[in-house]
Amino acid sequence: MNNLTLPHIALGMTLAMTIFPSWAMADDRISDKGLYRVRWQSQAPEVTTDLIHDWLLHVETVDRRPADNLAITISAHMPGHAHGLPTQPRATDYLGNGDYRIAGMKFQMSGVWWVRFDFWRKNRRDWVIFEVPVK
Ligand SMILES: [Cu+2]
Repeated sequence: MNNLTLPHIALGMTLAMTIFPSWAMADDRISDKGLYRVRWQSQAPEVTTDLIHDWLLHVETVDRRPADNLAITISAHMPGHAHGLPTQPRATDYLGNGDYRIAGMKFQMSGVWWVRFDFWRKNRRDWVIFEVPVK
């Protein structure tokens, strides 16, 4: 578990929109324990194999307030396959407004992946799993 201290940058969506100028692949879900509404967005217009790229993770409380001060870890695997990711992606920056940069995403095989984000804030943990088609 990486217990990150994330720098706070008070530029909010402006910075996030500079890094992620266009909507690419995206999906949103409610976390397992119902604490957060989470949306991922890929920096790449299409998630393909062997591409190292960033994701933008937007995390809100269910009553639509930005969820800041989260420690986030990332893991992924393909259902039925005995392997995970070739990289260890990390939440490297807090961009404000509930936006976190996830750096180092890379998938080595095409097909369906389950990408899991775990969130810690104080002693509370929650997680969300996204099903991501990789081309
Ligand atoms: Cu596989």
